[in-house]
Amino acid sequence: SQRVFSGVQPTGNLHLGNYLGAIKRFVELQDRFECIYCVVDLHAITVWQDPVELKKSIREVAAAFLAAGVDGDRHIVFNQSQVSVHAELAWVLNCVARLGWLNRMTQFKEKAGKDRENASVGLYVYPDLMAADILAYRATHVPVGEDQKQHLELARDIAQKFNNDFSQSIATNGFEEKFFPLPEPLIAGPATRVMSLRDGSKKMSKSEPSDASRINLTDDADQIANKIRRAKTDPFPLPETVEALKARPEADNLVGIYAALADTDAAGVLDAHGGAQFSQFKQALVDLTVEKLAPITAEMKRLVADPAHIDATLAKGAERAETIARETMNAVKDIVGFVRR
Ligand code: AQP
Repeated sequence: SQRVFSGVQPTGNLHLGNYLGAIKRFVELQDRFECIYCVVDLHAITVWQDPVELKKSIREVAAAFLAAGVDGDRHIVFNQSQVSVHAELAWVLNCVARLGWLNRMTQFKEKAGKDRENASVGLYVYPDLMAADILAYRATHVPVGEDQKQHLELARDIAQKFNNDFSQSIATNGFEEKFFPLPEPLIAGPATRVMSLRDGSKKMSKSEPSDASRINLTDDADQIANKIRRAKTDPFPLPETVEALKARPEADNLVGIYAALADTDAAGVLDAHGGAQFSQFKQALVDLTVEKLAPITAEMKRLVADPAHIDATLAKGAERAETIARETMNAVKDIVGFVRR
């Protein structure tokens, strides 16, 4: 069967990139797949999180899922720390993954920065935990933004090495040869990498100090309008062709955002707006962004104000997730050769 797994970190400042690159796609996949969506709080603490803020952010990400249209009854919505298999399986996968593989991860290099000696060990093995998240559910498809592509390739390598290293035991224990399916990335559409509004060469990110660089899912209409009006652009009108966008990162970014929000592609946007001045196009983008985000923002606010519904959804989701993940973990224990209780 085909199963989707994906997660979002509760690290504050959920933004338009997280929405277009991940959450909006989560919603779209619900009719075609069995979906499991996780608030990955264990991942969040790989860098320091204020405990009070963390709790707030966990509920906020869950609220964003639900407000955007994820159905927590038909599908599974939960937070990672409520299902201990994630940490348990990650340990086994730490012993499968190779140091050389992790040394190649560019996100670690970016996030650890120059002071690498001072980065947490958790930040280094983050991709192994991500592999555990996916493999615990033997998920077949993982919708993510472009920035997660390398981690997903690592998850595939880990799955394959596990299948190979334990092939005999997998057979002896009566499991399929490909015990872990190799998860396929779902990275598609016009907004797989939304860029900063202040710098077309950097991705829009939660941790960027400048709030003007991103549109937060909690921003109101005025904030959205101000940020889009102030977004960096070049002095030329919008081009007529997609080809001409390549050399113009800021224009490309705004067109991509418009296309994703309008459920079209860059060519569709340029058909309607090619040749327009940015002042005009930005106004159209403000209107569209507000139209699409305002209902989500309002619903998030409503859900967060009384977290009982969120907490109940997460608890119910964790119970259902646990059932699937525990079965995988028991199988992994048998395959590895542990003696089970
Ligand atoms: N700029 C982006 N464009 C498209 N997709 C994006 N994603 C993140 N940024 C963009 C996707 O959102 C999902 C959740 O991301 P995450 O919470 O796991 O963390 P991240 O990738 O580290 O996101 P941030 O917002 O950039 O955080 P910081 O600043 O901490 O690095 C993922 O599917 C991701 O691809």
